[in-house]
Amino acid sequence: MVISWSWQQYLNEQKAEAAPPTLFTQSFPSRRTGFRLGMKLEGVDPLHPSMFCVLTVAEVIGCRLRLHIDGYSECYDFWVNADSADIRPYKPVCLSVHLSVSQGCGFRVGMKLEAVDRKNPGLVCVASVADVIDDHFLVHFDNWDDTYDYWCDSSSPYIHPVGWCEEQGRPLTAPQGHPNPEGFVWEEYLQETGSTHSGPIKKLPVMTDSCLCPNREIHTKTTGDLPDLHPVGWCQRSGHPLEPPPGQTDRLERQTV
Ligand code: MLY
Repeated sequence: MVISWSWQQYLNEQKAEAAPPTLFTQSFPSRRTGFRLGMKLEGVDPLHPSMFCVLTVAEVIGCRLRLHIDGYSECYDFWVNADSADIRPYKPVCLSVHLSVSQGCGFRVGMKLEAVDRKNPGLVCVASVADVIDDHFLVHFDNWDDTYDYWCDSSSPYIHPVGWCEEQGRPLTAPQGHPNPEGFVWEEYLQETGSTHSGPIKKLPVMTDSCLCPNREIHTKTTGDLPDLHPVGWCQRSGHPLEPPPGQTDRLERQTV
């Protein structure tokens, strides 16, 4: 018996429209990925996103990979798309040399930015670049411990330049312990913290659009950049099984029996 759940039929029944592929920035994956079981790679531990781990490919379905964190229980295995920015090949210099300047777009340790706290995604907070490796950098939230840190690159939808919240009319979460969190002013804070950063204040990091995507672009990218949202048809094209809404499979099974 072939279960032939159909998107088109479902959309017709629901009188709903599919989110058009143009809203997604990712391209449809090719059906085959070259990843095979047992291959080793490096990647970000989703539970501790400030850490890169040694990983082994444990399962491949379509262009999705189940990755095992070497030396840890299988219960920490996690799934990513094969084109995820959170995984990277082993390169001899990758973990042993921490470059202090990014090759790509000039993020430097100590630069300030406004970043989404991914553990509390409703919050956009005062943050700093805490480490840089190649074109990736570690986002750290000022005066918080490093459990909220995560690695990203300049295309991340979670980061914004200084002043973005004000421009957007959104609240900005001040550093922990700030004496006047409601009245946080970037200029004052940059001055106050200037002495704790290397380099003169004017080099402190008011991010420019050449460093960060322009705001408009971030807005339209937000949907498509979330790596686990895909346009209708993505599963079929990438060879990944799609879970129909509950109840639908039964109904179709009965029809096809
Ligand atoms: N109520 C939460 C909020 C923590 C937010 C941390 N961010 C800003 C880095 C807590 O105290 O754990």
